Amino acid sequence: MLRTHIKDGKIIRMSTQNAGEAGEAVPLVACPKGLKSHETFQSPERITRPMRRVGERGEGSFVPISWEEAIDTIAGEWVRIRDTYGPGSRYVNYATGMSGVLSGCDMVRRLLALDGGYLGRYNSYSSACITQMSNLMYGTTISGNSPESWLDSSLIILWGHNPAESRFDCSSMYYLEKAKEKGIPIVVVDPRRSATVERLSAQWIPIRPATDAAMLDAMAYVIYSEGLHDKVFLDRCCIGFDGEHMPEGIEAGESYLSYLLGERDGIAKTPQWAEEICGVPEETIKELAVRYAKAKPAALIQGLGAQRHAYGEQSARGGILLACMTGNVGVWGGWACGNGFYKGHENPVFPKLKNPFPMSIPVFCWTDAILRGEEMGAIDGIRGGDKLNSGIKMIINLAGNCLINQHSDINRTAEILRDTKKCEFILCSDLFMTSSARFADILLPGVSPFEQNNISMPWQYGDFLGFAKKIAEGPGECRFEYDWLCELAQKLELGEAFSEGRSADEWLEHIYEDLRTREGELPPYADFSKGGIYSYKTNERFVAFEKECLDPKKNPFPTPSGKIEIFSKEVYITKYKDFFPPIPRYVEPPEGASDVLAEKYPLQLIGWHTIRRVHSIHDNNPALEKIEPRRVWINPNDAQKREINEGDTVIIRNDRGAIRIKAHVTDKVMEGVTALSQGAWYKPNEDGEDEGGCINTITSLRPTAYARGNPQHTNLVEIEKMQFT
Ligand SMILES: Nc1nc2c(c(=O)[nH]1)N[C@H]1C(S)=C(S)[C@@H](COP(=O)(O)OP(=O)(O)OC[C@H]3O[C@@H](n4cnc5c(=O)[nH]c(N)nc54)[C@H](O)[C@@H]3O)O[C@H]1N2
Ligand SMILES: Nc1nc2c(c(=O)[nH]1)N[C@H]1C(S)=C(S)[C@@H](COP(=O)(O)OP(=O)(O)OC[C@H]3O[C@@H](n4cnc5c(=O)[nH]c(N)nc54)[C@H](O)[C@@H]3O)O[C@H]1N2
Ligand SMILES: [Mo]
Repeated sequence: MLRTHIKDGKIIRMSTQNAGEAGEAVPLVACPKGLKSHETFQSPERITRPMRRVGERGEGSFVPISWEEAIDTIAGEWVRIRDTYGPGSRYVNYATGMSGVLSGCDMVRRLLALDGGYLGRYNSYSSACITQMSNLMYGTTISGNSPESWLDSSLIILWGHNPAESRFDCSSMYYLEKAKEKGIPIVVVDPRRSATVERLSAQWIPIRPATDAAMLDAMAYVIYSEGLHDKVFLDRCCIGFDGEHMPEGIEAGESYLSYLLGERDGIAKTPQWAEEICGVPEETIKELAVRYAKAKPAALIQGLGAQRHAYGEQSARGGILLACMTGNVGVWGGWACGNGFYKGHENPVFPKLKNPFPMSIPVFCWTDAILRGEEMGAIDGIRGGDKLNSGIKMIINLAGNCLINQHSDINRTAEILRDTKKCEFILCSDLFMTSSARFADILLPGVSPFEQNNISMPWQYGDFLGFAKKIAEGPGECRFEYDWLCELAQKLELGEAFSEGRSADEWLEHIYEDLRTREGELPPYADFSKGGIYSYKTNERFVAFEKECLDPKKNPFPTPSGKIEIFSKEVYITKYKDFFPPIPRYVEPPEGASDVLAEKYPLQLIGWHTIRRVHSIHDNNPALEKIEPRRVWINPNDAQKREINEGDTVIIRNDRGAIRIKAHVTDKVMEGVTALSQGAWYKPNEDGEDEGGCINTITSLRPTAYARGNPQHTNLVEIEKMQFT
């Protein structure tokens, strides 16, 4: 919850809910970036006029134009590109800058749907791997319990999960801190000693990046060999664990157990085997496995850090496997892994309409779809058809920085975007001249969250809706996306169909009142729209898969077999099987610690979501820089080998690019691993080295094997001390 304090038309301070105010509900306490957001959004750096590119694309030269000229140009390109290449050559890029009910992405997709359609997209940059694996094994992403279930766990393991810093909601840390007060032991598995380890005084188990699946395999080995596995549960609810429970027509030797015991490859997946790979001592693995299997119920909860990796699918699957082996699925106090969403109250949505163009791409693969769209087929993750008939020719990027800053391999991506023969038109709206905005052909000045009414809703956990009230006019000629989209719609002769005669505020009321027919507890719009947050009073306790686990025959899991698919026949019989296993198991990733490339680039570099930014938002806010300065974390042993001291300027380098940044020498990151928070603004110098500290200067465009997701935490690099002459 954010409250604004205004003086002379300016927000001078923000405050939030304090614990006492919330009553029975989870207090909605804002974080430091929220409390400083007025400084970000009232910054004099805001863009205030529509602009047209002059000079080369990406160079950053623009001239101000009128709104009329902007709309005319957009309408012209919109129609020309549709008629030349077909509606599927138009693409709305992934963008999270507006996350209320009225978002630029949803609104523009409605207009495109009314006008023949657009190339669709699936996945996210957040959770591509875990979402697809949750769907593959459980048939759904609703695999969580109400978070208060953690208070009845006997052990909590947070795996690649850092909710003290990367916030999903207000509930996670609230319940974890309560769990800590109750004396429930908490373990964190992470290459970094994270803020969560410190806040919860948790046990820290450092692990080499992208090797989680090996440790999870070894835990499975211990649990099985000690006879601690829940055989009854596995037999009743799962297929593919052992040779007796395989899908029809599949050999017993393909089972997970056969792999675990090394029946085919002669390698038992023991803790000793895993230690070599993941760097966690054999004894630690054994001890954690036994504790997890014996503590009934126990919650192994995965964040999204261990899956934003090459073969990130496999850490997500390994978590689900262990939850099944220990009978922690369908149990209050247990945890099924996967996405961990739960069935709470329904969220309001803007009706973006069905897309008449049937095909979609994985969100991470849009650069590929510019370069070689016509060649892309099912093997590249194309859904809804065999092959695209055009590459992407027009990109609409509203409130997003994924054209450059948040996408991978910036040097290569910029090269692709610079070529105006490939993608012919780029439209952006933003508040600032970001690295993505610089690539616009037409750049529109948006309004900030303080300058437009909207409805905000919880993301992972939370039982509330918020009315974010407009409290100021945007500076200069800034306009809300809905308003100029209505003008564009009129130009396209779709005005009435697009707006249905409603203003943005009237849409909010319409969507809310429609939701209220199903969520009867909500107050009337007239009360809700005064501003603030409505917290639901009735919140049912939810346990994922309770019914399915008790009687999977009567209540089958929504998978092809009706059971939890430890072995996936779908993977086994498709084109993916050559490079993606049908079972959860460790696969050595490209650019992992044991890749031959490690001879040249011996350090693994991971990113993380820092407390001081929301992705790239707030990077230009000096007040927040103090909280976590831009710097690369390096272990003292690695620093010493390179004669690097605290505060030295260093170069992080691989074949994709170089970043010049200050070093932070700390034993909070394990040896062999370095860490740079994601989201800093890309600022290349004359030599092409990034001086802003943007990790995507050196991340890879190679998508993950099956989900075609972003592997942005898997990078090999070398770090050298800068020699100043
Ligand atoms: N403050 C803040 N909060 C945010 C965001 C933000 O930008 N800022 N972004 C929001 C969004 S959109 C998202 S999707 C989420 C992202 O949430 P997450 O993806 O969960 O966040 P990360 O920080 O990337 O990763 C979580 C932890 O995993 C660790 N990790 C990295 N690699 C590995 C690995 O190989 N194995 C293991 N075991 N751990 C690993 C990282 O060190 C980190 O501590 O956060 C949300 N919350
Ligand atoms: N290396 C690496 N890269 C990553 C990640 C990672 O962990 N590592 N995480 C990935 C994840 S999980 C995500 S979700 C993406 C997020 O990537 P993006 O969705 O691109 O998120 P932001 O960088 O926050 O960009 C939002 C933009 O919207 C603008 N904006 C904010 N509010 C408004 C508004 O009201 N109107 C308009 N018009 N503009 C507005 C902001 O100025 C900002 O430029 O990044 C991904 N990229
Ligand atoms: Mo995300």
